[in-house]
Amino acid sequence: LGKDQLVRLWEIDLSTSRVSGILNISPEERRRRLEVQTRENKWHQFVDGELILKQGLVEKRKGLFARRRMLLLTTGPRLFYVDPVNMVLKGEIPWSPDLRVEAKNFRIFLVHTPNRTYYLEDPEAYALEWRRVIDEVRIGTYGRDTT
Ligand code: 4IP
Repeated sequence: LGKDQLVRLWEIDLSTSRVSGILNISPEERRRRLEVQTRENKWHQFVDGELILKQGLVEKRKGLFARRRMLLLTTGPRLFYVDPVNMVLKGEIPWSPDLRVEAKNFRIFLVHTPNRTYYLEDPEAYALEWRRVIDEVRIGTYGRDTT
């Protein structure tokens, strides 16, 4: 193999291990994390027994107004959003291989689904992180070749 081919293989290795990383949890590890989540995470009650992979407060805009919601990305994959004041599950962004995240800037990110685009804003400016993790989960779940 030439140097370029080796570099290419190494890059593929890296990208697959990174992609499988977040979802590649052994059964024991999953059980342990679920145990801790059940005990310590007040959002656990909303996620249907799934493991929370990322959570954070966002402003979800619909029409004129934005509502503050706790966004919960879990195994499944699922994306739940909860009213953090009344502690009520308000809904779920439907997952599919077509789900795409578009980051407008550090704060604003759009989640495109076949029937609706969700307008979300992360006041702590982790929009790129949301995009990265959701992409990782999508690719880890459905593979890379879904366009
Ligand atoms: C509501 O606006 C909230 O944004 C809801 O979000 C949203 O539902 C409603 O859209 C929208 O009308 P007001 O609170 O100003 O009435 P949430 O459910 O997070 O409270 P979803 O969940 O669908 O975004 P409709 O069209 O779904 O009713």
